[in-house]
Amino acid sequence: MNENLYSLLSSHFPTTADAPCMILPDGRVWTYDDVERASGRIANLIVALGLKPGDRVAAQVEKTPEALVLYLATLRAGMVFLPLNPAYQRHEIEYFLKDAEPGLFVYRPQNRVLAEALALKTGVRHVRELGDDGRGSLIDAATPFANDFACVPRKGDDLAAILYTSGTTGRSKGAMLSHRNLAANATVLHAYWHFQPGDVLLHMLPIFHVHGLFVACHCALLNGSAMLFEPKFDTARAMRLLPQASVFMGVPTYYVRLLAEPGFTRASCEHLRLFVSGSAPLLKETFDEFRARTGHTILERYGMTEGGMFASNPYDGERRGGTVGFPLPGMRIRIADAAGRAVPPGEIGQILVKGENVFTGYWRMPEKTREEFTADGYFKTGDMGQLDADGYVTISGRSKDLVISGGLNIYPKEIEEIIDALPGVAESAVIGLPHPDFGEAVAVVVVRRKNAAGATLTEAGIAAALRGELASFKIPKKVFFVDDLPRNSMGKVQKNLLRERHTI
Ligand code: MCA
Ligand code: AMP
Repeated sequence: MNENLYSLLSSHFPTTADAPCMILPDGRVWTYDDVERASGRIANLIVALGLKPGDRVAAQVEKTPEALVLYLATLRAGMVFLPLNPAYQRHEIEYFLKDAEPGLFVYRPQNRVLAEALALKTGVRHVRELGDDGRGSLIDAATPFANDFACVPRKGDDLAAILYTSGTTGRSKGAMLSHRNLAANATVLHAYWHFQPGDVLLHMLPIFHVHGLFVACHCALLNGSAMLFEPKFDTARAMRLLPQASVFMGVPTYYVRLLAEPGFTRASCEHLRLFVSGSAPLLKETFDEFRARTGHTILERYGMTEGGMFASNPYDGERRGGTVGFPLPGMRIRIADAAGRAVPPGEIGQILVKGENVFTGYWRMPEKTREEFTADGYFKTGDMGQLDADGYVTISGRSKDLVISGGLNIYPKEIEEIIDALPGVAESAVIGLPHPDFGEAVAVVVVRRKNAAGATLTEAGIAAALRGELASFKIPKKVFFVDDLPRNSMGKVQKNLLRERHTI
């Protein structure tokens, strides 16, 4: 049996030639037929370039139908997809290219100079462009190729994608997701959330992360559904399009922004059957206000790049605000003490997970992979939580030093390392502070050096030094200067005290 994920997805594509897959803001429609033919051409191109099954295809492009088709073509050709946030800058891109060694790097034309230089430096054999308008040398080169392409046979354990997630040590790790991992999660979510004929998904998430690419697209594709495929989240567009959709998925910031619109009412959501939230904690007050305003109960679920979705509130049963619901079918969740032993309901412990969707390990980091799994095969999420007597999981915090801002993960260490290297900085600590829109926002507490560079160090100077190196969403929204950082008896910076002392 061919366990290639593309084979599973395409077996659910509608057979009618004009069934819409992606409907664009300008009214253009990509049918499922268009998607099959375009992905066939790109798959033929990638093979003609000399890439072999298992080779990586890196894409740092905007969200367009062509970008999704590139993902599908990569799967179909048996290669491994590596999506990169277009906001990433030199420091980040260079690391990913060096580490993943892709055979092909697809980038935006406006990044040509940097992308070509980095590709040369890191030994990437082929580069192609894909513009925000869906044009570029990737598409031009694929045009002469045949539409037909026989899906390359893959085993369930073969890699389908690598998604980088930053690490607490500052070094990003590539989470390796197999065809089986992705297929298992897609199949479960599609059934658990009751996808049904005629569903239309309002798709406003980025497609370089698990949420937008795997959770949202896989559910729609498995259902043969149309997606209202928007380049990004925009409140006014969401208000306009909700009446045409039946399912919406978003990070909590999307819901906060919708609720800030006085015109967002029960009538705006009449056509919807399901609102899903995840990637960051949904505040209970947002959950309650949404229900009061619209009559809809947001379904909150919990997951991670290293395995997709682990838990979800039920479709039919009670969706309990402040919880992430039950372990999904096929998932085992253990709330454990430091030794890995299960703790009783009501007690907080580390969240460990096991299931077919949990990733196969970190790319070229066997040591790190071993550290993150228990002896009996559970993955240590780094999240803390508890089970209640009814089996609902509540996330109560994180043991990992991580900030989640507007659903995007930011690892303090990566930013601290760059700030600490600036002249005039003695040391720094990056923290997340409550933010009304993003949930958490990045802030940094800096101790100046007692020298001339320290005397002239400013907030603007720090931001300027980071721009061009790091994606702008990682740049601290606020810099605090202090005389020293609070430390515990082990010499560790007490970030909890910093979070108490500072506000944005
Ligand atoms: C943009 N900016 C941000 C963020 N997004 N700052 C902090 N946090 C953010 N999330 C900054 C930009 O750097 C820029 O700064 C300025 O805001 C305007 O950028 P723009 O792109 O126009 O902002 P926006 O359109 O308002 O975007 C906010 C957003 C977006 C809509 C919340 O970030 C978003 O769609 N987030 C979803 C991320 C996501 O899909 N996460 C799922 C990960 P400047 O002006 O200084 O340049 S998957 C995951 O977590 C797991 C698996 C799970 O459970 O799902
Ligand atoms: P990522 O590494 O981008 O996949 O982010 C995964 C992390 O996002 C998890 O380890 C959690 O800390 C967090 N997360 C995802 N969904 C939720 C949720 N519903 N509530 C709280 N945190 C969440």
